[in-house]
Formats: sequence, structure tokens, C-alpha cells
Amino acid sequence: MSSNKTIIVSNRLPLQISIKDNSIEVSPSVGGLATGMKSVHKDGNGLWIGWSGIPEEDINPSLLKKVKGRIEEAKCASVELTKQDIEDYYLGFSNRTLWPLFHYFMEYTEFETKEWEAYKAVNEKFAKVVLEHANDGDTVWVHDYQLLLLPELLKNKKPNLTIGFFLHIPFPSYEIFRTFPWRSEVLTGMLGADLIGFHTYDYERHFLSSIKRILRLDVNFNEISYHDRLIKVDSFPMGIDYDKFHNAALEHNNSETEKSDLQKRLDDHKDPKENKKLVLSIDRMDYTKGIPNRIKAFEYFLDNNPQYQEKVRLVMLAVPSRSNVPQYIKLKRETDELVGRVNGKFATVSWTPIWYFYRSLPFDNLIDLYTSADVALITPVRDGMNLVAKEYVATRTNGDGVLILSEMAGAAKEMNEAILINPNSFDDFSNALKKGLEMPLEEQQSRIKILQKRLRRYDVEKWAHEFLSALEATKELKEVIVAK
Ligand code: GDG
Repeated sequence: MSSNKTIIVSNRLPLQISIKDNSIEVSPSVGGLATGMKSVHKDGNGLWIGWSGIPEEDINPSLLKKVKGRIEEAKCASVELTKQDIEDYYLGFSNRTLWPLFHYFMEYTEFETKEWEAYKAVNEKFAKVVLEHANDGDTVWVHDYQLLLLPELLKNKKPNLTIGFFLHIPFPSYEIFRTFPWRSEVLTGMLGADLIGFHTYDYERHFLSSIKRILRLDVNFNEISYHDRLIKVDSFPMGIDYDKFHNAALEHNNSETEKSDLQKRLDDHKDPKENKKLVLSIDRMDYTKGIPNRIKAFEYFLDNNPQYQEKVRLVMLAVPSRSNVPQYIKLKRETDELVGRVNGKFATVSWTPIWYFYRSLPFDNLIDLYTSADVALITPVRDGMNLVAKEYVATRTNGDGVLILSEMAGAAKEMNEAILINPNSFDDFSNALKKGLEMPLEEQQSRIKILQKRLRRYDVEKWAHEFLSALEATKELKEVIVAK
């Protein structure tokens, strides 16, 4: 039996760590990535490397030793980051440069040399920890835009590692990417991987176009020749933990399950006889998610369809995110003002058009929202994939419900049975919402059924498995090249 191991690397470890009065609590975090990786990570030889979420300065050396021990018990290893690293590499270069640039927000993109230097230094910190744990023959799967340089740093030191890289956000078109001062360094950083994966074929195409035009490398279909190596590029649309969401919804709909307070309030507004309906949106509070546009479009809809006033409520959950980056502070202010304006304009004694929550809710409440929504309004202006759209569909255990989805989300590529819209067009928006609210039950059911079938088949475990199988196959490619 091979003793080679698989190492997963991401900016954050899949753990919630809290320290109070010298006592340490470690619990697993429940994000999509952690779920997808569960079987890979639990496997005898699995290891996950990332930042613990606690700045180096906040732990004294003896406590750090204990924390590291606890992290090790969870089959993880931590990369230590200082407050300055977090400021310059994470909040700075990752979230004020790469995130806006890759989501086509040029006006928000800052090019700061100091932050680029910090980004390089932190990628080296990650490389150091990975190299301490990785042996020749091991497989390393690197995740996302915070670690674009890591594949090359690893490959240079240990060419016999098999390295995969997956980008969870869009890869922008060449015309955007060419504006980036460190474009060549980032591309060669990624080329340390043997397999590079994206959510969609379009992101893959954009990446290959930049490889050809910036690095002038030979690209043959989806293979890049680079020095004496062949690098594979492919798309792997990420799925969700379908059973978890579907089963939670079944449990929720069971008449014996006690209703939460939130559920009771949601029920208050729903009344099919009176045509009273709930429309739902859930996102991180991020400018890529199109929140202000959605509120303005909802106002436009109510203005143009007065018969829906007092009938339709938009329940909008915006989860706090990166709330110390200036553009996020501005977005929060704008959202608060717009919600206030629309509610002030239309509200009556018995109806508030927008129910706005700025917080994170526990999983059970998330299920309350998904199962109660007649329509889900998922309208990012740019989004790598968007898992919320998929989770909504998975919870529709009665087969009803309508998904309105932005064409700008990667998920739109696999979810043709949703009502797809251009989120920049208020008319598109308003027509889609009217169509969704009026869609006959049979049509809802036939669309949801097809979507569910697809999501159930290609869930997050399958996604992880397909990526790793394709990565494994690159080893054979390597052997053929060596044999030549
Ligand atoms: C990035 C890319 C890509 C949300 N609110 C609560 C909560 N959530 C969970 C949802 C969902 C997740 O957060 C959000 O995932 P998304 O995919 O929608 O968005 P990003 O965070 O921007 O993720 C994205 C993804 O990476 C994966 O590759 O799809 O395009 O931007 O799972 O359920 N969970 C709980 N409470 C909340 O209040 N418990």
C-alpha cells in the first residue's frame, strides 16, 4: 500500500479555535470546502495546512504549543501569521487587489508594492510549512486566490510533488488581467501546479488566453507546455453537500419538528390564498453580490407592479464580511440607506417590503429561510460559482419554488432551468420576479426536478473526487514525458 499522503492547503484551516482564560476550544467549521474535503482529509494520510485565524501576537509561546497540539489532533498544521501579515497579505493584497480585480471591479483595485511584497512573503511562509510536511510522491491541493504563488514555490523545492490548484473565484478576461502589474509572476506561480482547475469553462478560457498572450507559451487545447512539463487546465464546477441540505429540509418540514421563532414570523407573512409570498436573498455583504442593485430593482418592481405591494416581502440576509475594508464599509452604509428608503416609501402598518438581517444565522435558521421562500433572488454582479443558489434548490423537498439567478454567477452555466437574468437590467429583474411569482406549480416542479437531479449527482464530494482523479492522472502524463 502506498504511504503517500494528500495535503490540502487553504488560507484558513477548517477549524474554529477560541481561547478563553488559557483554555482552548477547537471545533470543525462547516463550510462547503470542508465538507467536500471530508473524505480526503479523514483518509489515513490526509493533512490540512492553513492559518488558524489567530494572529501570532495573540498567543504566548507556551499556549501556542498547546494550540498546535490541538490542531495536530484534528489532522491539521498551522501557518503562523502576524497582524501585519493579515493587514497586508489578507486584507491588503488578497482583498483589495486580487478580489476586486478578478471580479472586474477595476475602480476598487489597489496596486500597492508593499502589499505585493507581503503577499509573496506569506506565500513563502505557507511553502515552508508545506515543505516541512510533504515528502516526494505526496499530492498537494492548493486552494484559491490567496495562494497563487504557492504551487511554483513548492515545485521548485520538490519537483516530485504532484500539485493541484483550484481557483474559487472567476479568472478575469485578458483585457482585465493585463492591467495587473504582477501578471507574469502570478501566472508562473500558478504554473507550478500539474493541474489547474476553475469552476467554469469561461474562466479556464480566460486563463489560457492570458498564458498565451502574456507568457507566450504553447497551449494545445487544455495543456500548457512549460519548460519540460505539461500542465493540465480544466473546469470542475463545485457542488454542495446535497444530502445535508435536502435531509435538513425534510426534517424541518416534518410536522413533529418544533418551529423556530424565525419560522413562526416567516409563516405570518405567507398566505397562498391572499397571494402573499416571500422572496429570499442570502449573501456575504460583498460588492460582488449585487445587493444595492437588487434593492433598487425590487423598488422598480414594486413601482411598476403595484398589485404586489403588501403581498411580496423580500427577506434579505447579508452576512458581515471583511468589514474593516473601506469598500465594504461603504457598501454597508449604502445598503442600510437603500433598505431604509424602500421601506420608508412603501411600508404600511401591516407590511414591511424588505426584511433585512445583517448577521450570520445558525444553520437551522438558514433552512427556515430556504424552505419558506417562494422565490430565491440570487443576483450577483460577478460570482465564481454561488453555492446559495444550489442550496436553495436542494431544500425544495416539495418540488416547488423558483430560482432567479444572475447570468454572472458561475452556477448559471449549470442551472439553465432557473430564470436567468442580467442583474444590471431592472426590466429583466422586474419581469423575472413577476414571472417567478406567477409561475404555475407544475412548471416550478418540472424545473426544480431537473435541477435537483443534477445537483444530487454532482455533489461536493464528487467534485473533490473528480479533481483528485484528474490530478492523479497527471502522474501518468509525467511518466510518459520522462519515458520519452
Ligand atoms: C466563494 C466564491 C464560490 C451564508 N450565510 C450564512 C451561511 N452561508 C453559507 C451559505 C453558503 C456559503 O455561506 C456562501 O457560499 P457562496 O458560494 O454563495 O459564496 P462565497 O462565500 O463568496 O464563496 C463563490 C465559493 O467560494 C465556493 O467555491 O461559490 O463564488 O465567491 O454555503 O450557506 N451559513 C450559515 N449562516 C449564515 O448566515 N450557517
